[in-house]
Amino acid sequence: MVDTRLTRFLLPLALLLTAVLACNIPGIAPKENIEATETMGALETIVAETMGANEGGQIDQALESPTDTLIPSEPTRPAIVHEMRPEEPVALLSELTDLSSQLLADEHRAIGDSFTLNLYERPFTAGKMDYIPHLDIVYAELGLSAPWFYVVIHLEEAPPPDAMATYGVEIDLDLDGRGDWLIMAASPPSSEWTTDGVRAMHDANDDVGGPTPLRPDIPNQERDGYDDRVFDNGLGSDPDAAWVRLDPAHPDRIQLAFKSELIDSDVEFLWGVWSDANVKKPIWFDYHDHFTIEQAGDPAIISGEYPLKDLAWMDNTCRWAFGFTPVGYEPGLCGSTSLPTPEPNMGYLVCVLGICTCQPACPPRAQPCTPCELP
Ligand SMILES: [Ca+2]
Ligand SMILES: [Ca+2]
Ligand SMILES: [Ca+2]
Ligand SMILES: [Ca+2]
Repeated sequence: MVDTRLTRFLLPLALLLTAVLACNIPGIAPKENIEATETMGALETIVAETMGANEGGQIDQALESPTDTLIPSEPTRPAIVHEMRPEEPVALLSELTDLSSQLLADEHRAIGDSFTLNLYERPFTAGKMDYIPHLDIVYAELGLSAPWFYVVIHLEEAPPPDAMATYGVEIDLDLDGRGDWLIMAASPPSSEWTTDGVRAMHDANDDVGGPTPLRPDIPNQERDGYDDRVFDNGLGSDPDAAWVRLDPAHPDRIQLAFKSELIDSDVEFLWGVWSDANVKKPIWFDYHDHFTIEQAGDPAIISGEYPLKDLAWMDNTCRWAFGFTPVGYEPGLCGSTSLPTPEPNMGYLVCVLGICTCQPACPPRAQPCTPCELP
């Protein structure tokens, strides 16, 4: 299924214009004919791009360059009229923490990353493992103030103006460990709310996570991850559906807003956040079902797969509950928010879906954090 909702919205528009223009209304001046043809060409381009956008992994290319590729240049871009926009994020009642890698930056390594658990701590370049503080998530908040959900992502440092980063939130509506929505935005240029660079992706056929959610599966190109681009730069059935800005008071915080209607007004779900300045391929989710550990690399210096390779320049978090009190066994759920320092050669047993591995740190997902001897 490819961009069904957006296509449903754009195709009738293009067909309607085709019909109108094909009428060859008597008296229409040649100049107007040319303009009409240009308008149709522009619409056809948008429809074609929209329909084909998921088939060649073009999503990342667009998100990488929000100032050119992502926003069609005039006159191909129809004027988007916004009826409402978000305000100040409030009611941020659901929150989670993530490890900071800053203290280990000089050592070009990270702890708390688990490829096995789809829990990444990789705000580093590939190969050299140079630390990128504006990709390092340390905290996140989410709240509902109807009609808006607000998400605030706290970073170690503000993104530079030319950052190629994207930031966003992943939502699991039915608590099965498979994300259902991924709302990602290009690094915002200012503290003004904008829909530019914002995309909302839906997994229409429920194959995010492959056969086993939150555990690595053998790569299979037939899976299409987040396949349905419901909102894109203000294009979609609701031009006001999703927004981004920098926090006006804290430039190291990214604020996202999206309408609850976008996710079918569901108000009980698991959520976690992402930064990604390199891979940016929603159709590849979950990334540990697309890459092998050998391809992805590992930021733990004790690992045989050190350093980071194809899966670098990014960070994500465990998931936390919105709208309900978790019992503790929800897939991907954050555990303790305190991060104890392990003894030498000791780590913490991290269990997900009944499978336990000994990790060098107790990530916030693990509960409880039972000590174990590192391999
Ligand atoms: Ca982090
Ligand atoms: Ca799900
Ligand atoms: Ca999987
Ligand atoms: Ca899918």
